[in-house]
Amino acid sequence: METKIIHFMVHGRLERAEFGSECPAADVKDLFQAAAEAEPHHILKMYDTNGSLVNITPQLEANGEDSYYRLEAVASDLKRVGTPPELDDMEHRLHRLERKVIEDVGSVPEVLREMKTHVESFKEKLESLEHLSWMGLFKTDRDQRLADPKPPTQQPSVPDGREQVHRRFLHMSSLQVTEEVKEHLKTPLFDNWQWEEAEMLVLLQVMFADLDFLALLHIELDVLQNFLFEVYCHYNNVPFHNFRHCFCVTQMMYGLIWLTDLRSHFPPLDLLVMLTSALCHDLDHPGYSNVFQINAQTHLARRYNNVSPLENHHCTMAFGILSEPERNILKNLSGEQYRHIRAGMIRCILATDMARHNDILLRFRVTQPIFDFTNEEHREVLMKIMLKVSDISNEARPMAVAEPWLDCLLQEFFNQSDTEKLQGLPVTPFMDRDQVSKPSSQTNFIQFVLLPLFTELTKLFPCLEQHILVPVQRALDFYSDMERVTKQEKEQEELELL
Ligand code: 0WF
Ligand code: ZN
Repeated sequence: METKIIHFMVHGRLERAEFGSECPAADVKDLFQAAAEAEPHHILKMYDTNGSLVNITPQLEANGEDSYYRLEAVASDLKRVGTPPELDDMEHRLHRLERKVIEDVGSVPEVLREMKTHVESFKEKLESLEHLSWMGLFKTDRDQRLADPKPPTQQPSVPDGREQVHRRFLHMSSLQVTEEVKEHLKTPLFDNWQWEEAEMLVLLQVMFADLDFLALLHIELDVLQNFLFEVYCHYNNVPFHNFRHCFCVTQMMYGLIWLTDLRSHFPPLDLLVMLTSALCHDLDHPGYSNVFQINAQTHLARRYNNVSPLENHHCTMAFGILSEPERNILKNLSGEQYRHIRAGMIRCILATDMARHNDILLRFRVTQPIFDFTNEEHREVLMKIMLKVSDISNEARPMAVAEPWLDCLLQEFFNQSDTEKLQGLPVTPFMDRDQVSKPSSQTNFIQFVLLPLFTELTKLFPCLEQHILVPVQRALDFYSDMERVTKQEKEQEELELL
């Protein structure tokens, strides 16, 4: 029996398969299925060097290493999602009817042929819309339901939901993210609300890959996927400080790295510190602030002696996740590199405690006239500033993206002040539903926190002006107008009561 050698590329690896020409077809399919690590619902596609599809059969032509085939496992259920079962059912019934008509009459009447064509073209249309949904240009109803985080309590909180996210993440991670989405991902214009959890995990993987971390820092793909999934699992289902916030902060950090061309100033190790700190910076956030932790003397406040209890906890969680080799993205680094990353992440995550805001901003401000990228202290404070900016940057995003975030934040704040009232604890004034409104909380925050911080970073990177400063100024105008109108309406109501 003649043995064939087939060379093929799958998941970026050049593989080779051997089988006899009389090998059963099912065995040949199994062999490629295993090589592609495909699940039963995947469809295997083999392309030759011209990009033409070839049949995966024992008759597949042998080839050389330099004329390898390309093997892809395509998720058939992506298509099934867009094709409702009723449509499949109709197709089967039409097929049965066609066979019966041929048996009885001997030919297929025109009307039946037309119906078949209609069903086919309708199916194709649905499938093409599903494809657009992956590009982020269009969402089907189903995707909208899965992706729609409003209200945020709809996010999966049960292990079953997480398992589904895990499966979808691994399954989608072998598919290509379009160049258009990748480019968008590098800007503050990116709309997180369009994407469901599994898709955000894929996009986080894209960020690590596009910064070349896998190659430069020897991160194995499956370890990165395990790490990202564990990070996802350790965010809580709270209104604001949830996995979607983690995604947004990481995406903003990623955008800032590209927009400022930080790769030409910082070594990859420091860029990894920044992206990983962003990912981990709110791990296991309970939805109640440091002030609450300290006033209520929670276990976190006692464990960390009232010193940034939340941020210390987020760090501890991060290194807990990294403590298992199968999800430790730092495992192939030297001891010295690991210590560098650990110290950097702790510094950056602790810097997100807003109680340290003025101190850090002041330290950054004094470096401005003499900022030196080769000075370690300067680099360290810049890394902190970039994480701080990313953390509170919602208002730099388009209004349609930013405004729902403010609703989520106020929901979390109001929950806290309600609990404070119930427990007889001091009520944090800017969280009190009886004292604040959307415009009043934002105008002060933008004027006294965001603009001074963003202006300082823009001095070092003037190119950021259009990306973060201009939109925040616009948001200030928007909320100032809203505040004025609300005030006028209130005055009018009071006048009418007199
Ligand atoms: C609602 C407002 C606020 N607005 C935001 O856009 C934003 C982003 N992150 N955060 C934000 N807070 C906080 C989440 C946890 C830490 C930062 N808040 C801030 C508060 C009401 O008002 C002020 C105003 C000036 C100074 C300090 C707080
Ligand atoms: Zn945060």
